[in-house]
This record gives sequence, structure tokens and C-alpha cells, in this order.
Amino acid sequence: MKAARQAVQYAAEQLGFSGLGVAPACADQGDMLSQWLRDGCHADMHWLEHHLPMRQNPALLLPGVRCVIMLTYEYPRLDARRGPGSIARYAQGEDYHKLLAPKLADLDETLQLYGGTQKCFSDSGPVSERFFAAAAGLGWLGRHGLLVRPHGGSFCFLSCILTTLPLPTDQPMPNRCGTCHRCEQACPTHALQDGRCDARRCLAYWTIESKQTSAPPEIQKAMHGHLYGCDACQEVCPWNGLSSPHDVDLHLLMPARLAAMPQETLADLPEEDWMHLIANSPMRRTGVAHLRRNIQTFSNSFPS
Ligand code: B12
Ligand code: SF4
Ligand code: SF4
Repeated sequence: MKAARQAVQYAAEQLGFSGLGVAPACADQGDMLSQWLRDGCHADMHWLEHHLPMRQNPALLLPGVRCVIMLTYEYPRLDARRGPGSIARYAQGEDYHKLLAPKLADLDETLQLYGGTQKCFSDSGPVSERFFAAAAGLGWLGRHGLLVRPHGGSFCFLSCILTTLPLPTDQPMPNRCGTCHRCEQACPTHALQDGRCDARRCLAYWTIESKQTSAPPEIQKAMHGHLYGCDACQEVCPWNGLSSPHDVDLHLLMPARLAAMPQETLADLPEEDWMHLIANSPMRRTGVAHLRRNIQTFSNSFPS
């Protein structure tokens, strides 16, 4: 199975993935996810409860699964928006689900040549991607809960391939956060505690996932300037220095028109123009009405 691993590793590099590691599918995930759900940290993302059995047992997704191949794909490290109305780095360009799916299908084909059956996901399936990325030796889970790599930090997408092939696996690496607590301290809503993020307080939840028409006052205040997502806990991480050993896919860069558009123009933008602006973006999933709600919320919280 060494040959299969070499083949998929080579193909992944050709397709632009920046890292690959392999974890045993039966790796012990502990109780953290169920505890997080019991504590209500998932807010109203009820699909996370429904996915729990599959998350805890990948064999329910792919009978006979032996390994989880984890991959990283870089996104831009610079915030391309000028002025308020910031958009999280991962969402500045085209929709990564669409970008990565054909690449994963290609890797699936490579593994089929070695007799494997696969299931592939990138933020699109009931797999604990952060857990398996750490178990596959790609990095460690920081105090913000995200995967941090010694060469590259946390600004990357995770993708996974469940496979029936018994590939050689990797060893997890030690946590290198040391005495640093910068991410916890930088979180504008104090959503981070003991290495976990409470979605009920996280601006990424409020600006991307929440269907509610308003947020609690302390969240509204912190939402100021955040149009979509939040990178505050990652911006302060010392492992996210600007020097990157990896190139960034041009599809993930922000279109110039969006980068330069002032927040006031966005606030008054007709529906049709919005649709055109976010046609290929992951923001399309959140929808124009909620993006307008986000602008409204932060305008209201800090009247000029
Ligand atoms: C739901 C979700 C969200 C929710 C909830 C976030 C949260 N608190 O988990 C919201 C909308 C808030 C969100 C926000 C963001 N998200 Co998100 N999100 C997810 C999703 C779909 C599931 C995460 C989840 O289940 N969380 C619940 C926690 C408890 O489970 P978990 O993360 O899997 O944690 C496991 C480990 O923590 C493990 N564990 C931890 N410590 C230990 C110790 C031991 C000993 C053991 C045994 C286990 C263990 O136990 C858990 C279960 O296995 C994943 C994709 C996926 N399928 O995994 C993306 C994902 C985690 N998100 C991602 C990103 C980029 C973000 C944002 C940065 C986006 C932004 N800029 O706005 C923020 C970051 C917020 C933060 N600090 O976590 C990336 C992370 C990439 C990376 N480098 O790690 C992912 C992996 C998507 C992807 N494929 O790229 N997200
Ligand atoms: S994404 Fe923002 S709000 Fe959420 S935990 Fe990180 S800093 Fe806090
Ligand atoms: S900011 Fe500090 S504590 Fe947080 S992930 Fe980075 S090194 Fe770890």
C-alpha cells in the first residue's frame, strides 16, 4: 500500500494541495464533540446533532473504511477588503466546495486503481476534519480549535478522503501553542475557552450561519465591520506569519470590484448587483438578505 500512498501524494501535489497526511479511521475522537453538543455550543445548527453517529463512526459513511486521508489547500493570508465590511479570508474568492470537489474526485480515481473505495468531502460531510487532520500529523489544534501547521499556520481549507485501503499512517505532532493565549484574548466576543469555540458567541456563526433577524446586543456591538465570517483569532497567531511556503490558487483571490467597493455602496446595492457580485462566492449560500442584515447590524450598532 506504500505505492498507493505515493501515487495519491504525487497526484495531490499536482492538483495544488499543500499537505497530505493519513490517520487510521478508528482513531479515538474522545467525547469532545458530544459534550460540545450537550452544552448547546452548536446554537441552532441542528444538523450537527443529526450527524453525530456518523462523525463518531466513519464506517457508517463508508463500510470497510480503514484510513482517512487529510489534505490542506491554501487560501490567501491577506485581507483584500479596504475599509469596513470585512470578509473572512477563506471566502474572498470562488466557492472552495466547487473548486476542490473535482480535485478530490481525481484523487478518488487514483486510489480506485489500487482497489480502493472512497468517499470525499471538503466541509461538506459528517467527518471531524480538524480531529483527523491533527491525527494525520498535519499540525495541532490551537486554542481556537483550528488546525495550525508549523509551516503555514491555520489559513487553509481541510479536505478528507475516506478509503478502504490500509495505507501507511502518520504520527500526530506535539501541540506547540506553549504559553500563548493570543487567540483567546483577541476574540471580540469571548467565544473561545479551553480549546473550544462556542458558536453561540462566534461571529462566524452570526454572520454566516444564523437565520435570525437580530443578534444579542453584545454580539451586535462586536459585529461592527464584519460582513462575512471572522479571522480575529487567526490574525494574531504567531504561526500565521506572512511568509508562506505555498502559492495561493488565483481562484481564491477577491475580485477587484468587491475589494474596492465601500460598505455604503454595498448597503444600497440592488439585489441583482449583489447576485452578480457573489455569483461564484461561498457567500451566495448565506444569501443577499442575510448579508444585508449583517451590514444593517453593524451600521446600527455604531451609528456614524
Ligand atoms: C460547524 C463548523 C463551524 C461553526 C462552529 C465552529 C466550532 N466551534 O466548531 C462556525 C460557523 C462557528 C464555524 C466557524 C469557523 N470555521 Co468552521 N467548521 C464547522 C464544521 C462544519 C464542523 C466543526 C465542528 O464539528 N465543531 C464542533 C467541534 C467540537 O468539533 P471539531 O471541530 O471536529 O473538534 C474535534 C476536535 O476538537 C477533537 N478534539 C479536540 N481536542 C481534542 C483532544 C483530544 C484528546 C481528543 C481525543 C479529541 C480532541 O474533538 C472534536 C470531535 O472530534 C467544520 C468542517 C468539518 N466537517 O469538520 C468547519 C471547519 C472547522 N471550519 C473552518 C473554518 C476555516 C472556520 C472559520 C475560521 C471561518 C471564518 N473565518 O469565519 C471559523 C473559525 C471559528 C473557530 N475558532 O472555530 C475550517 C477549519 C480549517 C482549519 N485550519 O482548521 C473547517 C475544517 C472547514 C474546512 N474543511 O476547511 N465553523
Ligand atoms: S472566528 Fe472570531 S468570533 Fe469566532 S472564535 Fe474566532 S475570533 Fe472569536
Ligand atoms: S494564537 Fe497562540 S494559542 Fe492560539 S493557536 Fe496560535 S499559538 Fe496557539
